[in-house]
Amino acid sequence: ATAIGSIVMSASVMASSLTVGFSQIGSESGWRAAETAVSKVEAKKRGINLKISDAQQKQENQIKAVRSFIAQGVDAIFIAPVVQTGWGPVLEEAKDYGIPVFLLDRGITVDDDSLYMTAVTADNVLEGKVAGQWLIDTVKDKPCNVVELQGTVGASVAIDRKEGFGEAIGSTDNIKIVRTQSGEFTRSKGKEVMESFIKAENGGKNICAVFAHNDDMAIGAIQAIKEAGLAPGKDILIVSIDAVPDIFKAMMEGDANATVELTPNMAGPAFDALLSYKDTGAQPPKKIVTESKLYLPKDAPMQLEMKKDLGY
Ligand code: GZL
Repeated sequence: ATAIGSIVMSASVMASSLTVGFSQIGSESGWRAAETAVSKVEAKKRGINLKISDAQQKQENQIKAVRSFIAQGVDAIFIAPVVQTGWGPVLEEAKDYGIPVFLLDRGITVDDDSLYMTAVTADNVLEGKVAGQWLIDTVKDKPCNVVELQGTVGASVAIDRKEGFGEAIGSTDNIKIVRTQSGEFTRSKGKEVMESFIKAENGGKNICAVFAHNDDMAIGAIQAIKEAGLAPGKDILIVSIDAVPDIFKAMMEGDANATVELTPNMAGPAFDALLSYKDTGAQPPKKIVTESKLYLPKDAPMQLEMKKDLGY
């Protein structure tokens, strides 16, 4: 009995004494806010002490936060990398101190992938493909000029979503992207860029659809379309990614048509990978990929119900 007791004791002590430093990008979107809220719940469930820093979408602030976590001697570092480049040096420092690094919801480009233990992300190319395929199935062989609201310049998810959507519509000769620009994943910038697209495209009459890399930019675009006197969801189709509650509310109003699921719970699987590594010493998987399911207006009531307490 004492032997088992001591094993249970050490595991729970180990879990409760773990400290993780999380360099979060900011709160640019509803989805990002939910990811932060969910990470706190997931840490609490596992008795992990979580320290979160908000970088206001600036990589230099993220690098400062990682250095501070190293100085504090945390047990692990989580990073949601705002852009995919520029991470080598600071990750080398974490490695020198033997502090494992986990990537949440975005990827990085490094020569040596031993610089991070596990990345928990969606398959963002697939997300773009799912959005593109929905548009193909919806417009069929009707000519369709698309305007694209890209995410943050240099973010792995923006690069990948653009690639996936382009690959899907590239298989048609009637659907094409006529304007594309970054809306920085925010509602305000998404609205501003959509206003310029509308002006440039005959008051919006030439535009058949908006592909937004996240729902927040889509919501900004919906406002701009309404202010131009057009009907979003009808005159101009709206397809985006994240599946946040506000896009389902827009669907209930008939203002949006499709979104692709992105779970805000990236921290849970990362915590489990960290705990199993601490318990067994075995390397967890390099990548954990989350689901990218298509949601339509018929799914809105259920999705609103399921997501009402997640902190969006
Ligand atoms: C995707 C994540 C993106 C969300 C946006 O994994 O990095 O960042 O789609 C957020 O809402 O800004």
